[in-house]
This record gives sequence, structure tokens and C-alpha cells, in this order.
Amino acid sequence: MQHDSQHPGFDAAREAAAHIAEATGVERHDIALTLGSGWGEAAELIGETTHTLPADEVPGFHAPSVPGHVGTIRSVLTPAGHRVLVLGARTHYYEGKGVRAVVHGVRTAAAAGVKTMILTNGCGSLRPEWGPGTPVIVSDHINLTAASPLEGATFVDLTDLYSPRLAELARSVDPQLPDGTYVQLPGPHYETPAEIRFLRTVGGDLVGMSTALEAIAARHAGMEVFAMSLVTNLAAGSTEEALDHAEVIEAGRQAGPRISRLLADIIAKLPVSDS
Ligand code: 8IG
Repeated sequence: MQHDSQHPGFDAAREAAAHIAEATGVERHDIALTLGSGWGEAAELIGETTHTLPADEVPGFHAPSVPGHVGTIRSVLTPAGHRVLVLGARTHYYEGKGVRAVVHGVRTAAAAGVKTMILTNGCGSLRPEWGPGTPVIVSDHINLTAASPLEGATFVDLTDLYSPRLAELARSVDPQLPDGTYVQLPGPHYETPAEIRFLRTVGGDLVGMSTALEAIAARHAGMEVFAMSLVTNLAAGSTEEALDHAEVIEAGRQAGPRISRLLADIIAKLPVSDS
């Protein structure tokens, strides 16, 4: 798809990308990776971090407001020679800064030359057989935010939004990886048990507060999208217990080494572009 660089939000992204190029000395990045809840350590195994920038020093980025989220932007060099832009600072829709702020990282990645956008998240599971610690490939989404990162008459095809090619590549690393449909809700509250029954009925497998809006913006910016969720909790009403954020952080800690290895292996298998 043609990169729609006239769309609102891309000027800010170009400014951020210019800052990153200047501060890291890396003119173009090949891959970008957004780290969600539980994925914080994943960048360590991918390669050598050559530069770390505090997120709030890069134009348009904000330090994250949630404990367990990482507030840096890193440039990582992989053994295969990929330059990976690791976005540790994600702005969530529930922060109320607007959808442009939510997708600024994704657009900055596109402006930095990125062709492959990898989105990760922590989420609730609508399937009892996918308990905390289960990594799941996102194969489709249902966007229930009632928002879009696209402004005006910007019609973008979302068939195959989540690249089947990259999902297949991930499965060549781990054939056991399940895939599912991710539902994005605005949050910040978790769901009621009735809402979870509703989401199962309409075809959701996973539920969270990120990723769908970013994936749409990534496709619009012309990038190939791969998304992976880490189940950190069974969705509301699935067990007797209440949901709390400490459980989310704990599931991430326990699954950390496995999902980090997984991501590193997937990235290692991506072809290195010659541009
Ligand atoms: I981590 O159960 C995480 N994020 N909406 N519901 C929603 N978001 C989440 C959940 C969850 N777990």
C-alpha cells in the first residue's frame, strides 16, 4: 500500500523519526517492536541495544503512566543485522490523549523506515484453555473502541491486517502457538462477566486495551503487521477471583523468558531488507 504521508499525524511522526535518527545515528530502522504488559524483557534477547532514549525526550512521546510498562525507546542491532526500534512507551486510548497520541509510536516507526511492525500486549483470555502465561498470535481483531486512527475519508482495507505470512513464520518457530481474535475495548476498567459472555458470543478470544488501533495505523502507514498477545489473566467471570494488575505483572514475569526467546527467534527469521 502507498504510504499516506499527508495524513494528519505524520508531520509529528517525521519530527520524532528525525530526532531518533539524530540521537541514535541510525538513519533507518527495519523492524519496530512495541512492548506490552509482560513483554518488557523481550528486547534483551533480540540483539545488542546500541542506544536508549527516554521516551519523553522524543517529540510526541510521553512517559507511561502504568507501573510495569517501560518508558524507553531503544535501537537494537540483531545478529542478522536488523535494526529494531523498540518502543517501550505506549500511549493507551484510556489515557485520554486522543488517538493520534495512541498511534504516534507506530507512525514514527513508519517514518523511521520500518517495514515490519510487531505489536505485543498483555490481555485477558476468553478461552479457559488459554490460561495466564499463554502466548497467542493475533490473527484478527474486533475494534470496540468506537474510534479510528484515520481521519477524514481515509478508506483502508483491513482484510489480512495481521500478516498471514508472519504468523506462519512464527509457527515455524513454535508450531504449538495458537491464534485468535483480539477485542480492543477502551478501558481502563476491566469487563463485567456479562460483557465477557457477550465478547465470546461475537467471536472474541482475547480482550485488551491496545493493539487494534495501532494495527490499523500500521497498515495505513504501509507496514506489515505481526501481533502477539500474552494472556495474563482469564477474563472476568471465568474464575471466582477478581482481576488485579499485580496478577498481570506476575504472569509476565513468569512467561518472560519463554516469550522473549520466541520473539527473538521470530525476528531472527525475518528477511533482512537490502534498502
Ligand atoms: I493485561 O482482562 C489485561 N488487559 N480489557 N481485560 C481488558 N484488558 C486487559 C485484561 C482484561 N487483561
